[in-house]
Amino acid sequence: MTTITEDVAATGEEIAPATENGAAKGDFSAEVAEWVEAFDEVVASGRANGVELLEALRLRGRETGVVLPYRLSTRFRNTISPEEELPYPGDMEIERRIKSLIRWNAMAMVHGQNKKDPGIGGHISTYASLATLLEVGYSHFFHAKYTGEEGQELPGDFIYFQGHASPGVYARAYLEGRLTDEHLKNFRHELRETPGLSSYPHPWLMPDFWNFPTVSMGIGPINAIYQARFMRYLENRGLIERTPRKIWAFVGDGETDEVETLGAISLGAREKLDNLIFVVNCNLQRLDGPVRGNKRIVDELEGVFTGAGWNVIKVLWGSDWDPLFARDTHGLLLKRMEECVDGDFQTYKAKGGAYIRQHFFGKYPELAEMVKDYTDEQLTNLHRGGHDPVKVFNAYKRAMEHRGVPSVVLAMTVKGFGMASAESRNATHSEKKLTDEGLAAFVKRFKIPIPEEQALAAMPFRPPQDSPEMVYMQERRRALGGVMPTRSLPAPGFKAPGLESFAEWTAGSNGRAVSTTMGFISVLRHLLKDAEIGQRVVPIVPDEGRTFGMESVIRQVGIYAPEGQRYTPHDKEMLLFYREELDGQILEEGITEAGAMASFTAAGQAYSTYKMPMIPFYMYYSMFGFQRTGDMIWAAADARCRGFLMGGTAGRTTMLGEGLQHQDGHSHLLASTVPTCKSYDPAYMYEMAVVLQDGIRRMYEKGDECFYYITMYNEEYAMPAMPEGAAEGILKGIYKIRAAAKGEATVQLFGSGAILNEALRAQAILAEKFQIAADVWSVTSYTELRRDAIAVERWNRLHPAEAERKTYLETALSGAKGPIVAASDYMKALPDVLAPWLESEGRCRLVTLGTDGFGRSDNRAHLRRHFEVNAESIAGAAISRLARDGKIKAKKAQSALAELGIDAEAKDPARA
Ligand SMILES: Cc1ncc(C[n+]2csc(CCOP(=O)(O)OP(=O)(O)O)c2C)c(N)n1
Ligand SMILES: [Mg+2]
Repeated sequence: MTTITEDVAATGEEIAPATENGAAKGDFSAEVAEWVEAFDEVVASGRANGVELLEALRLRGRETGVVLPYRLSTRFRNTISPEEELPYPGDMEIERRIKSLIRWNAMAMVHGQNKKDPGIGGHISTYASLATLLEVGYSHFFHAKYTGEEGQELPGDFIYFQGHASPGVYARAYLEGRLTDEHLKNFRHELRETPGLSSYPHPWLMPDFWNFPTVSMGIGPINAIYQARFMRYLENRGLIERTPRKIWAFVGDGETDEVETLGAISLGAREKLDNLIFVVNCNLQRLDGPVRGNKRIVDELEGVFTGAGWNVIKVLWGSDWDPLFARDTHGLLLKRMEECVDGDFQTYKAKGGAYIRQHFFGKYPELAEMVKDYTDEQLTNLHRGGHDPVKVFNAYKRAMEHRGVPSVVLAMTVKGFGMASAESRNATHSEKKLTDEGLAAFVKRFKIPIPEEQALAAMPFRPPQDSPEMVYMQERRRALGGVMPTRSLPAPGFKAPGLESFAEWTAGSNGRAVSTTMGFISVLRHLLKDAEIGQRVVPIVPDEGRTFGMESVIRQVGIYAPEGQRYTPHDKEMLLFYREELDGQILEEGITEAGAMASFTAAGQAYSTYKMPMIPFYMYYSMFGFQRTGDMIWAAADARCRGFLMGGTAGRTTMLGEGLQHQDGHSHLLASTVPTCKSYDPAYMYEMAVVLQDGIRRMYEKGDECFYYITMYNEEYAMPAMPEGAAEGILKGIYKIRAAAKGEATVQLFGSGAILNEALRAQAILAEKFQIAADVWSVTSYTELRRDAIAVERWNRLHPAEAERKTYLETALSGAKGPIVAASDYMKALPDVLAPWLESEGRCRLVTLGTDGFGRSDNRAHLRRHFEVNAESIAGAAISRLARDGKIKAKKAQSALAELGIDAEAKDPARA
């Protein structure tokens, strides 16, 4: 925390002199002005150090009960003064022309597409504000590669682009010759014959171009922070070389409203992530209007980032303001700026020079006098800092060189810059097209050398290869190691351990009661020891390690801590002490599922970003996964992440005691919404072992683009040995685990996860009490069965003349007779996804039991009875359905329910 005095000391701020005609004096009462004057005199005479004096006053103030309020923002001006600036290293004029061409092509592409296909969308105003911020980076900072001291090639920077500025990124790639006219013609027309361009950064759609999905606001920034941390993690563990590379994240100022954007920034300073640079594009607007109309977003962000320990660099005003500031000896111009809120600045920009003269400078005669020789046009064109390459260059250079903490550049820009009709207007975000006059004005303003006809048709323009612009641009990128962004598609990583190496789990537990959570932790420990893949395993946990019994893993591989362990843990003498290490392997994230998910994402795409396939195992309370960080999981899928999400203590009745907020009965349904997520609900350790082994093989040996969601339970029971030939069914989603002991089954029972045991118990009840034979099936994945079924059905639909193919489900169940009672610890909608393929004689065979409704705190027996997923309810459902099918007398069925202790009039748990 900084006080005003420390602030002043730290930044070398000057205080406006309280001279006779000084504006500063005018603000004070006579009494206070005397004090200020005395202060000035003492400082000027050199009799005392100003900082010491203020500090003494602050302490004295404290003693007398006068406490200075904390203020974390500095004066509303550039952090770097003109005197400190370095000259621009590039050819500014040529860079301006290149930037103009990119502006034109970005705008022309969006405009053209919306003329052709009204409503297809796209953005022009965001890139218009961002162009200088990106182009200074492209010409001088963004390294596709670095060259090491011995001339060796080192990997380059990562860039998280502001998602809706993607037209500008495409337009540059077009100029560079990486994208063709056909690409531009197919912006947002991805489903045509020629190559298309996705709306936003989507590695799933453009896998050799984009690396990092960003457009869902907030996800880019948090992922960038954890990416920077993961880079250090790999370096500190000795898995990759430490290089000078940076992670750049371009963030919208409106985007900072998202909790994900700012919620994790303290990690940056805590872990000294000086490989991270945020650039916040402060165009003062979001979609609907001003970001902070009544305040200043820059002040707010400066305070927040400073408080979090970041190096903050403000780029507010362009060079054309410098002469005015130089003449502002009394600080009146700065004072006037500080009187304005962002809403004012937007109005000035939108209304132009005459208005600015009257309402901004005109407030004080001294300021009006200052600009009396300026034309209105000159006043209109007094630039904000983010449009001035010199200011931006100097800010980036400082950020690059800053050591110890991350840097944030707060750059003021104009949304819709250069598009007269749209500049700084509230509606500019939604601007997609320009009028003919607008197009003509754009071409004139940015000196685009194309004939009027081409301009009005919004034709993209690329100058000849040997034009100075193209030569310069190519040379700059060559010097910085090549074009960006690119995404590489490396060959699959390594050989997965065979199923035989999981023998300990496929053999069963010899009657010992264990939970699948405990079992998984033992598999994890085993994998961590594996000579081939042990180093690549990344255990991630958001402060739930003890819940999952991970103490032994902590002891085994340690918790990653960039500062090692600077204290002696109180449990040091114990076997399983809390071990933190510089090269620790576990990412213990603290209580942040979003942060943990960002780590999963960084680790899950490491095979491409670092050419270092890593296997993240992110273990969490299943309730706080898909429903809490679902959008980040979606982005991880888009980023082609690989790895395992391990939903712990899962199930609405198996997770006992914790009640409504913790009992997950729906994560498998949510998982099924992510196309590349394969979700499994194993009951036994051999099932889990088969899924894990196959998952590692698929993702890292074969290179499949998918990741896994596996639920694990905390109910302890004996783990049977794997039945012969079960592996295929486990992976496909269903296999028969126990046939009826006597006779042919007239009913089929599906069980999943911990509820499989209830299905097995129901089988015994039905046989013993009611002489009904039932088969029991373990359904490991309803979602995978459904995916298979819909693919087969589609094929059948499209090939009506060919022999019908069968779904795996139909094949597996062939010959299995009677109704099917499916029970899981999840909502009824989960088994119901198979209903279309479970019909017989025009009637659905499926009777689903599930855990619809809010959870409750109680023990498992009561929870399962309440949600009607216990063995008695399963048996009762089978009997009831057999009665409806005419196989049992209705009265007999009713008395059977009573015998099973089922209260037919109990309240429906789905509505309770
Ligand atoms: C999570 C989420 N919510 C809403 C949106 C819709 N959206 C797209 S851009 C935008 C405004 C962005 O404003 P800002 O971050 O200031 O960027 P600018 O365009 O001003 O640079 C919004 C609300 C989104 N993309 N993601
Ligand atoms: Mg904005």
